[in-house]
Amino acid sequence: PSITTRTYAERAAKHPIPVAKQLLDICDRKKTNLCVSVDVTSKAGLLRIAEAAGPYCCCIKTHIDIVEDFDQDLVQQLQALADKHDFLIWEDRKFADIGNTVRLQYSSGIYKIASWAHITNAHLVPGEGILTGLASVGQPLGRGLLLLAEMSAKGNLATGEYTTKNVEAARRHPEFVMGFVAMRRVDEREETAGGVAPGEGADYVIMTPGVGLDSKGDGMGQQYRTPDEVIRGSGCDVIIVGRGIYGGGDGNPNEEIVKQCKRYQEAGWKAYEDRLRQ
Ligand code: 5FU
Repeated sequence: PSITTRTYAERAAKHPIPVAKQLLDICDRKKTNLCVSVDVTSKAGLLRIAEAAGPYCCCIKTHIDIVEDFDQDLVQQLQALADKHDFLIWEDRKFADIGNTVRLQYSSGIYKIASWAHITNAHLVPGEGILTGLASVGQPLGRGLLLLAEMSAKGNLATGEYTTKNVEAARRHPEFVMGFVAMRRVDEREETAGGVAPGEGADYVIMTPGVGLDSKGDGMGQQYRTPDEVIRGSGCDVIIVGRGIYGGGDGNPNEEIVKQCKRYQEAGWKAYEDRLRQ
């Protein structure tokens, strides 16, 4: 049977990667498959939005290198919010270099991403050495990796054979690759002449950007679909919503953030319940 017919709780109970198990457990416990992407450029803004959105999401996604006044205290406060509100932190770093270089980028420099981000992600462009390099740092710390098997933007090149190669590479690193950034259930085979081939046993978390209820795009290539299209229609597991919630710029006021979080949480959860029933 397809992964999309199983509940988050059932999947959490059997997941071999601790951080994936933790994420699926949070989705079940808080009844949310919402990941809020907080793309603001100030420390105070990032913390304010994470505090407001925290109760409604399973994950907060950061782009830490856009924060003008980054300091170590920011990640400490973010970690405290993650504990308080029960969410995971995903640094959307999109690593894309050879193994030795990404190992250093992940562990060192100003950001020391591996020390605070439960999840990060990578492109497979450099080959599988990138997975060996990142795993050498992240796995001992109990971190998880998403591979960018597909992207949301118009005209992106992560398609076809490239997407397939991402899934194959993930299967060779089952201890560290917990899932994919993708627009659909890339880990399950399409219907073939011999019938529907089931997933090959592994459970991958599909996290999907390009989600919005009020807009179809942003004039810079982003394309939006609804939570229902993403979760029920395409079988993805987590919706990632940025501007639809924080509003762009320095961010909406807190009441608006809470209102939008509730709206997306509800829509994402309804789509999940509808998918279980279909
Ligand atoms: F991998 C990807 C992708 O394919 N599309 C994306 O939009 C990542 N993203 C990120 O999701 C992007 O970098 C933003 O941080 C976020 C989407 O933000 P939005 O405001 O909801 O468009």
